[in-house]
This record gives sequence, C-alpha cells and structure tokens, in this order.
Amino acid sequence: MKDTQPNTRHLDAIIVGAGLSGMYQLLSLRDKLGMNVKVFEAAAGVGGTWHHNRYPGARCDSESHSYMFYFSKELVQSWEWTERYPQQPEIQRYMDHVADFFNLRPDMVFNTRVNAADYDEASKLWRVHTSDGQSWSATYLITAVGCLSSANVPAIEGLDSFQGQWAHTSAWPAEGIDFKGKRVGVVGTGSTGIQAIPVIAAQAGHLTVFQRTANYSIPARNAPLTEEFKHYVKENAEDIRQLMNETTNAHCFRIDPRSALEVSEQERNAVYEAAWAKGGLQFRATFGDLLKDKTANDTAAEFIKTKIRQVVKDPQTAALLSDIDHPFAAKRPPIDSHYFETFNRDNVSLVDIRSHPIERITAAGIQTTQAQYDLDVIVFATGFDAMTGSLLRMNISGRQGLPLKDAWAAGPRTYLGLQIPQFPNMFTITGPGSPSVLCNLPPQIEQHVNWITACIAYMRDNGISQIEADEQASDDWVQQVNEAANATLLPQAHHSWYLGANVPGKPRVFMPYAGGFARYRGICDEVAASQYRGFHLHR
Ligand code: N01
Repeated sequence: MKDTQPNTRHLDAIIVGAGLSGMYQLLSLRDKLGMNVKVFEAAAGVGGTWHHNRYPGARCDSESHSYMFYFSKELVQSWEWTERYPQQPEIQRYMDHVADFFNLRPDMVFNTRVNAADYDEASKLWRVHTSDGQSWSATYLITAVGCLSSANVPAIEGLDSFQGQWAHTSAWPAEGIDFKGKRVGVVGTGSTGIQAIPVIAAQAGHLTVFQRTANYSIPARNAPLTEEFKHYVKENAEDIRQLMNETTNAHCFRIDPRSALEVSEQERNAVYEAAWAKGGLQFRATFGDLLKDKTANDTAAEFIKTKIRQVVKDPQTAALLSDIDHPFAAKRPPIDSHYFETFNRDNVSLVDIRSHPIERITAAGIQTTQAQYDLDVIVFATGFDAMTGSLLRMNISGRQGLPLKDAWAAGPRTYLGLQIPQFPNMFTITGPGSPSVLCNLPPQIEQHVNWITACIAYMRDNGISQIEADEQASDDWVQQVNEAANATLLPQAHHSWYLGANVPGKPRVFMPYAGGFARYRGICDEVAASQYRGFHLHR
C-alpha cells in the first residue's frame, strides 16, 4: 500500500544497520527482488560492530576464511585475507570491499539513527523517524543491528569525576589512545579485555587489570596465511560453505563425536595438547560432550587451568587467573595472543574485584573496597547489552502502539529469532532466539537474509501483504530455546551475557538458540516449505 501522508517518503523496505547483515539484506532485496530499499546507519560508514570496535588488539576469533560471505563466487574470488585471525582494520577493509563490490552505498544513509519505528495498522506500513528529522514509510522493517552493539558501561559512582581519560572498547575514539608511559586500568576480562590487555601492556607505563570473573582462554596461534592456503580457500569455496552449514557452530571444523570420558586419560591429554598447540576455538570441538556433561567438561577445564598455572610465574596471580567459576565454554571462550604471559611482565598487575569490588571512581582513579589505584586512563572492556539492547533502544512499537520494551518485559519472545508477535512485517536478522552469537556469524547472516528474502518473494508472488508470528508458535519457540539451552552446560555460567546477567535489571533469559546451526537451518527450511507454519499471512 502506498503512503498518503505528506512529507513522508515511501520505501518497500527499511533496513537498520550497515554491518554484514544490512549489506547482504540490501543487496538481496534490491538486486534479486528489485525493491526500493534504504539502509539507515548511525555510523559514518559500513561495518557495524567492527566500525566501532577499534580497540588495541581487536581481532576476529573466527578464522578468516570462515569470516566472509560465500553467497557470491565472484566476491570470494575477489578477496584474500592475510592472517589466520584478521585484525579490525583488515575486517573493516573487507566490509568496505563488499559495499563497493556490490555498489551498496547509494542506498545507504550514514550518520543517521532510527529514533522510532511505529506500525500503522490502517495502512499496514511501518512509519520510521530518523535522527535527521525525516519520516519514512515502508512495507517491511528489517533490523540488522547486530547482537553486540550496545555498549555496557557500568554505572559506577564517580565516573564523571575522573580527571583522566576513559573509554569503552566498543566506542573507541577515532584518534586512538596514547598509552605510552601511562598508568592504565582495564576493567573486564572477557574476549575483548583478553585481546586488548597484551597490546596495552606493551605500551603502558603500568597496567592494572581489574578482574571480576576469571576466564578460560585458548592461544589463537595467529599467523600469516600461506599462498597455498589462500589458493585452497578460492578453490574449495563451495566445500567450505557446505561444511559451515552442516556444523553446530557454523565454523569450518566438525566436533569430534567421541566422549571425553570414553578415552584414556593419556589419550585425552594428548588430544588437548594437540588442540592447545593448534590454537583457536577448535579446542572446544575436541570431544562431543564438553558442553553436555560436566564431568567431561571438567577434564578440559582442568587442562586449561593447569596451563595457566604453568604459564603465570607469580603463584598468587596464577591462582587468581585460574580460579574459574564456570564450565569451560559455558561463556563464549576467548582466544588470545599471549594473554596469560602478559601477567609475567613487570609493568602488569592483577586486582581481584570479586573479593574487593570497585567502590567508586575518584578523580584520581579506581577505588576498591581494599585500595585506591591511581590511573591516567581507564578502559572498560565490560561488554554489551547483548542481543536485545540495540533493538530496545530503537523505540519500536507494534500493533496498537505496543512498545517492544513492554512486549519483552519478561525477556525476548520471538518466533525462530526472525519475527515478534504483534510486530507484523518486521524481521530481526540474528535476533534473540536464533543461534546467532553461538555461531560464526557470516553463515548465520547468509541463512537469515536468504530466508527473509525468500519469504518476501513468496508474499509478493502470492498477493500476501502481511506476515506476523503467531503468539502460540512464539511461546513454543521460546520453550524450545530454553530446552536447547538446558540440554547444555551453557546456563551454568551465571554471569553470562547469553543470559542477560551482565546488565543490571535485565530479565534473565537464555537468549540464543543452542540447538545448533544445522538443526536450526532445517527447522527454518521446513517452516518455509510448509507455507510458513506458525506465521499468520494476510492478503
Ligand atoms: O564482553 P563480556 P566482551 N565491574 O561481557 C566484566 C564478542 N567479541 O566485550 O564476567 C567489573 O564477555 C565482566 O565480568 P563478569 C564475543 O562474542 C568477539 O569481552 O560479568 N567488571 C567480564 O569480565 C564476546 O563474547 C570478538 O563478572 C565488569 C567483562 O567485563 C563478546 O563480544 C572479539 C563489570 C565483559 O566481558 C563480548 O565480549 C571481542 C562491572 N560492572 C569480543 N561489568 C571477535 O573476535 C562487566 N564486567 C569476533
């Protein structure tokens, strides 16, 4: 239906976000379906989370040949990564390359935030208001806002009074931060802190790491890619793509189906040693039951804790770093370049803020319940209001003005992580309830965008003007998401952002679908093949 409101420009679809998902969704709707589409992006360029996460040491922990699109043979042939794990500047170059390769920028509006989006039931249109004062209407609203894009800056008393410089890793100043000779504090030891700490330590006068929860980490063993490997990727693109689609986590490796408990201790340790030497997330694929059986998991956990104690020379520091309170991989397991070794440097110290929490930030630094630490720079590597934060901040309202924050007061409720009941014709790429963050994201993004595009094509071909997730189907899906999580050890990490536990007041709901990417793909395909079972389709 065309819009008749004055001063409102009509589009077939509005996409929010110009990361990998927004770019591929634009390409699909514009070039495959011939639709009139715009992407709104708050940042000055493409890249999504990678545009902002420019902190020192920022690097992908998916292997580079899995962290790319495979939907276009020509695109695959046009690109070569240089390292096993690309750094942020190289990933940003890839994003720019994708945008240029498909000439996407003319349909993108940068430096423009979506301030509100309301569904108008009479016209069956989304009304979208952007930060440049414009109003738009669109048949479809597609959120491509990423899962990890709303910074979680802890509300610590006194931050405003700090006389030094502070930054959150996901909103890193464009001009960078000069750490040379300075007293630096890093708060947070998740994937981000673990990447940043060795790099900051090499520059700082003194680095104090404030650790609330000790974490596992596996050496990345990053290295330049050989010409032979680059050639292999180009020659075997279809096999690589197929492998990722068949696996649980959409990576380029399969999980060994054996139990960690069915082999001898000697064999198990040899497997772990080999995986430790090889490096990377494959460590969690060494045995099939690491995320299902606590006793099996304990064997991997103990192996890593022993490694930490071997690497870190100071026994007290080693004890703090290896005193880990959750099963291995129940939180997203970081991979690192010399993280534990960094604590052997003379200019690095570790502060345990689990026993002695941060009390306040003062003009001079950080004060815990035990001591005052004078600092010139504070880096918050404190993560994200993950999966729901960016969606909730957009002021989206569905039928009868229902705000998304009310619809999700008890936690996110979606059907397949793709749609929300009461929010017709709105799709959420890698939304809560999809495997998303439990997977390597590019294959998951391809799958979601292909599904949404096929759905919209089906609607167009069959004269359907509206699609909306059914209430009961969504409740059933939430139940399946819970069951899938409860069949694993994942909920045993009580502080995890998978559960929303890192943001005060956020409902504790396990958000991603833990049943595996391959199984999830099958469910989505079957729903589409059954003329969209669980959705209401209206002409
Ligand atoms: O965030 P996190 P992250 N006071 O939430 C601590 C992806 N990623 O940015 O565990 C003190 O994991 C918090 O402590 P605790 C990846 O998916 C990808 O590191 O809550 N400390 C924890 O130590 C990853 O999982 C790449 O007790 C506070 C840390 O801050 C996800 O991003 C690279 C605190 C936060 O860890 C998030 O990782 C980097 C407070 N008030 C990241 N609040 C790739 O390579 C929080 N903490 C693709």
